[in-house]
Order: sequence, then structure tokens, then C-alpha cells
Amino acid sequence: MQEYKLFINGEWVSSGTGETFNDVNPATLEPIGKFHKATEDDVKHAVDSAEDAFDSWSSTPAPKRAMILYKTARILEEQKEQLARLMTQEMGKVLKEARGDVQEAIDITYYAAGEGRRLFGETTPSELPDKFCMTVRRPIGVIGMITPWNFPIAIPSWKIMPALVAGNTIVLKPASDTPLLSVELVKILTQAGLPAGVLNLVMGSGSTVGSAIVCNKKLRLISFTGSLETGKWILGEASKDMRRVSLELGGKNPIIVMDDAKLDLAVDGVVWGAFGTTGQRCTAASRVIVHEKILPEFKRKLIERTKKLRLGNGLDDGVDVGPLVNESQLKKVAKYVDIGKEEGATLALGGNAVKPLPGYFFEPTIFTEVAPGMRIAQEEIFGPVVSLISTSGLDDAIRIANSVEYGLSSSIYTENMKNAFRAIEKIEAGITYINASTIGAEVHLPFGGVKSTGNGTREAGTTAIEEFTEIKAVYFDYSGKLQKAQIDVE
Ligand code: UN1
Repeated sequence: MQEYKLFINGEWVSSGTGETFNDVNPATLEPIGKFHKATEDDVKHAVDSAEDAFDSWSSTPAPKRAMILYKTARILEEQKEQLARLMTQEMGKVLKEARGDVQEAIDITYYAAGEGRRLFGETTPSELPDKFCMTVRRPIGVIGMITPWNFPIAIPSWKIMPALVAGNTIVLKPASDTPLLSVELVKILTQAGLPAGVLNLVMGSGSTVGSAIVCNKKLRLISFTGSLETGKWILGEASKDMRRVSLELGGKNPIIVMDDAKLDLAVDGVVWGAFGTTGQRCTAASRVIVHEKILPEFKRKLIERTKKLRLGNGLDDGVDVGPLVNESQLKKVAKYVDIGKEEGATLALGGNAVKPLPGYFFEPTIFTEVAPGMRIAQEEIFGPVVSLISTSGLDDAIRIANSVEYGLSSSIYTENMKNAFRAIEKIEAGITYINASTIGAEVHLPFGGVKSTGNGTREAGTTAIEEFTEIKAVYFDYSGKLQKAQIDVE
């Protein structure tokens, strides 16, 4: 079996103990590779090497840094198919979606590369004569990044590319279920000319490697995508030393279907949003709030359409839904199905683990007669389970949509402009789609959410640069005399 090492200071190195962990294909349970398990000391070396590389990298002109990203994007394009296939094997999402994941990485890499010739600051008049005021962007320093398994190359790229163009250096810990795509990404960046030490890769468990990253005071920002529980802990730890934290946590994303909606379009959106990526997206549609007048027809159509979804190996043609990523996710989904039944919701479709192959497959599952307060309608399941909730009208639907602790994505299907604008105004979420599903965010718009979904930061879009830079205000006084702001203004 192929062995993959850590990448520290431009070299592939064994972990301190030489210990490894296995990564398996969740559809077939075949092994993918052995990955070195970093120790606390390895993390320390990685951070120190990123610290050493910072001066030279941050002094490199941003357009020059960007050239490495342009080249990276071109290599990613050349290797798109091969990377997508590896991804399907490593985490199970169907090939079409894996290609989309790689495409998202390509998109953010080009987008961030363009920032090399922007990274704009502002100029503004001074209140005093012969004085010039401006802002400049500075890199934050060495950044710790901890990324999830559901978007194995897109999410690391959302973080890495803007951080690099802004002049930061990085220690990355990918999820233990998907280290391979991070290994490939590091190889590509190195091939594109990224200097040693600028990006370091450490793999292993959250409890050892993740903690060592979060608790390392040299890391000025921890950028994390994952669970609310871990996010809260990171925020607490980093705040002790006033270090920055950027969090993208869970979602419980609603789709509102109004009585004036195009029903087939809405059904398509729900099927794509709830069962795409086997429901393993932070943006997955997990609650569908349907106007009572059309609920019976909507329910019938949704069940009919969902029954046609084919489960299997994501590499095979015609497969719509791949496996869940691992056994613990499978157990979690099964547990929530039991909870839904106990809570009195009606299990209208699915609800079982199945074995078209040896891996972790779970049927697309629909609960109906779900009350908004039930746990299946409140907690993030991260699997192919959707809850139908009845509503009497828009205000009630929005109230239900907002009755959860998360606020990432949201959607409304309606042909009425007023309903659409009301939803834009009133739904508490970082993203609202009109007549489109809750998934499919594009990289040039800010991505993130409100309430417990995060701590106010946004990734991608113009906000990508906000996440990874500090702003310095500069006052340039060329009067040659002492001028006192707020005092010498008359
Ligand atoms: C995530 O699930 O964490 O909008 C990211 C989407 C994708 C990104 C999802 N572009 O669904």
C-alpha cells in the first residue's frame, strides 16, 4: 500500500514515531493508502518552518506570489479528471460532483491569483494639510488551517489560495478521512514553485494534531471548517491569546416552497439539495417548509423522484448517490432516523442502511409530518435525510426557517417577487437562494453564515482577503512640523 508522509519545510518526512493510519474507500472498503500520523513535535516543526518562511514569502511582491497560483490553477485543470477520480475513491461523492469539487478549487485559485494585482487599500483625505492617509493590507502571519472531508480539495483551496496571495504561510491539517487530496494539492503547489516552508502539511487526529495546531501561540489565525462543538472549543482556546479565528460550522438549511412555486422545479431543488453529496454538505437542504395547500402533491412528487435515485459506487455511470464517508457517520444518520421515529414523525421513504457494495450506504430518507421543534428538524444530521414541515404562509414559514441555531444557507421557491424579497430580508442566513437549491455557492461571493454557523467571518469572494489580511492605517505627514489631529483643525 502506498505510504504518504508529512510535508514540512519543503520535504516529505516521516512522522516522529513513524506511525501511520489507513484511509479506505467508503464505497468498497478497499484501502487507499497509509498516512503518517504527525506528533505534537511534528506540528511544532511545521509551525517553525512556516514561521521561518514568512519573512521571505511576505516580502515577495503579491503579483509574483500570484504567478505561482496561476500555474497551480493550470496544473489543477490538467489533473482535474485524475483528482476527481481519486476524490470519489477517497470520500465517495459521485464523479460528477467530485469534478465540481476540483472545479471549485480551480475557480478559487484563479480568483485568488487575480487578487495579486488588487489587494486594494483605501486612500482618504486627512483633516490636516500636507498629510496623506491610506490603508494597506498586511498578511496576518502563520496560519493554522483545519479542513473537513466533505470538500476535500475545494475547502482547503478556499483557505490556502487567498492566504498565500496575501503573503501568509500555512500549516494545514486535512481531515483524516481525506488526506490524499491535500497531499496532491501540496504536490501541485510545489510543482508550481511554492517555496519551502510556505505550506506545511500535517496529518492525524483532531485530538493530537488539531489540538497542537490550535494551541500553538505562533499561529495568529486558526481557520476551521467543521463541527460547532469543535469550533466553540477553538474559539475559546485562541481567544486566550487574542488570536484570530475564522469558523465555518454547521447548517440546518431550509427550503421554503410557497403555493405559487413551480412544483417540479422545487422538487428538483430539494432532491439535489438534500441528497447531493449524500447530504454531506454544510449547505445541504435538510428542512423543506411547504405551504399546506400544495403539500400533498409536493410530497407525492418528491417521493416519486427520490425513489429513482440510484445508490452505488460514485465512479459508475448512472449512480446518483454515493456512500457516507465512514462508519461513524452511518451510525449517526441511523441514530437520527430512530430519533425521528420516536419523536412521532412519519418515515415516508428510506430510513435504512443498505449494501449495494460493502461500504457505508444509506437510503435517501424522507420524513413527513415533522414538527419544527423536533430534533430531526433542529440538529445537523449530515446525511441523506430530509424533513418536510407544513406551513400556513410566508410569515410562518420564515419563523420556522429561523427557529434553529444555525444560519448558513436557505432557499425559497416562489413566483411572487414580494415573497422573494421578504425572504431575502427576513431569513437569518448567510446565503439565500431564490428558485434554486441551498447548495452550489460560487467562489466569488462570500460564503458563511450567521448565528452558530460561524463567528462572523466569510470565506471566498472579496471577503477571502478580509479573512487573511490585517489592515494597517497609514498617516504620512509631509508638513515638516508637528501637526495634532483633532486639535490643529481650525
Ligand atoms: C460545505 O458544505 O462546507 O455551496 C461547502 C456549496 C458548495 C460548498 C459547500 N459550493 O454547497
